Amino acid sequence: MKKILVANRGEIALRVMKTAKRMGISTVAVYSEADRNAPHVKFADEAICLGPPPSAQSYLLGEKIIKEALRLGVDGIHPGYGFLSENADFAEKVSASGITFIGPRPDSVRIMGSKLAAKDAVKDFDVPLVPGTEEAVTDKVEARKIADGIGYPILVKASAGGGGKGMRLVERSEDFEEQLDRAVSEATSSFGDGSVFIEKFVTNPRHIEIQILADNYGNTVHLFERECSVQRRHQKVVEEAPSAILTEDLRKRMGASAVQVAQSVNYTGAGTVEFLVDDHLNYYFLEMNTRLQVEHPVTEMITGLDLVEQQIRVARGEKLAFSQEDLSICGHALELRVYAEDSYDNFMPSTGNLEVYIRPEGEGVRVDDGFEEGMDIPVYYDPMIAKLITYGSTRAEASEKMLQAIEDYKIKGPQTTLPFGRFVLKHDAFISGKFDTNFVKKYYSPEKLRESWSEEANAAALAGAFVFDKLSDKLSAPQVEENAAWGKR
Ligand code: MV4
Repeated sequence: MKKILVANRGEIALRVMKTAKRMGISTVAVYSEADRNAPHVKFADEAICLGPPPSAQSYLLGEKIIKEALRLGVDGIHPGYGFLSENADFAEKVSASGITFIGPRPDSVRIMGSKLAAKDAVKDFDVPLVPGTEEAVTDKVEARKIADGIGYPILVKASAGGGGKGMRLVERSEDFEEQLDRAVSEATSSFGDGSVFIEKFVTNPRHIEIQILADNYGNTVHLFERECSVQRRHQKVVEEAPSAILTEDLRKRMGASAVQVAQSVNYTGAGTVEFLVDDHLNYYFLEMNTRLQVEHPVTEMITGLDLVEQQIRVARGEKLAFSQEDLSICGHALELRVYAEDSYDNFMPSTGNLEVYIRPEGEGVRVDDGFEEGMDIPVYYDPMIAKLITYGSTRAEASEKMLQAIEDYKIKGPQTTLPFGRFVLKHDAFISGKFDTNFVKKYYSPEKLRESWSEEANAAALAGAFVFDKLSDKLSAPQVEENAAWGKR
């Protein structure tokens, strides 16, 4: 593989190209008119403008991307995440054009894109599923009987959904038929596929996912777990590896199940198997993401592997150079997604110009981003500015580094989720490791965020005049900008 086109933008495009360059592979960027001066375009050896800013007129134009790739003699296309990354038709067209798709086979993508097909694929393996229906429910009366049998609350989920889209909670038998109707019509209008199924509702679950890696010769390994329970509206905010609650035994069993999920569809490349874990540490397979994920860096930090390098090696036909026994967890990593959203105003989008943009630095601090000072954050795409990743020998050390990095990150222009990240990392529930997917709902409000600032200033006042002097401006700072110490430097 001599030339790779990255069919994506922003931090992930840049991240993929950095590994390609290190491997001696030349790179082609694609971009929309909004991204003409973006770092991923400047970094690439060649770049192709796809069209106007909206994704449908640029980053989603699969056929145009393939045509340009052929013209430039590209031999591999990496889709990143989002956009075309889980589009089986795109993967198929790439392969048909003679270019290598750096990702799983189209069939694996297609099966995992349907929650029901995914459940069906894994049913003969040792993979625990949430109690529920194995097939799409069609008969309302029959379905209600099944739901009654499972016991409420139950969830009605769209087979074509995922990431929280197309789910409905039913708390009482009387509500079932109405909610089922809604779920079907939502699924039909959102996905063009009205298939829905029923699952028992797991209350207060943790979201834990297992990274897997497979070559084309039947070798599949897992790269341990990522804890992704801190989310708001199905948007992950803080991720970490390893999880504070997994025992060695549970990790082994979940890892083995994840490998079986991958093997059930003859998966190749990097993928992620999502599980729910309940308060008794029972785990259930939810879905498989057939792409490189946003939060992959925490896995890289604790395993020492470069996942993009592994994807490229597998795609060019190499065998995995290690087996499960060679892999172990070393240290602890945290990732905070820094969004251009206002932590103090219910995460309202806050795009605009990055007037000041200074990254934190230091040992164990990694910033994956796709912006430079002075750039505008386009309104057309995901508002993630950066991923702030820290690594330490323990969770406490990684956490300390994260808090310092948040302080050192200087962003002026848009409001960001840095103050929210700080709130999470300082919260007792997070520190103790006793939290679940309801963390944000349970503990966060703009008022509590403000309170946490003033408590800190009070504590500092008690600690002494010098410290108070340094912290007191943080009290008022959040209303103006998120990074309090900034004004003084
Ligand atoms: C569930 C669940 C509880 N019980 N399924 C949300 C995203 C999608 N991947 C599946 N999701 C859930 N499925 C059963 N049977 C709770 C969620 C859920 C959730 C899952 C992971 C992370 C955050 C979440 C937030 C709300 C609900």
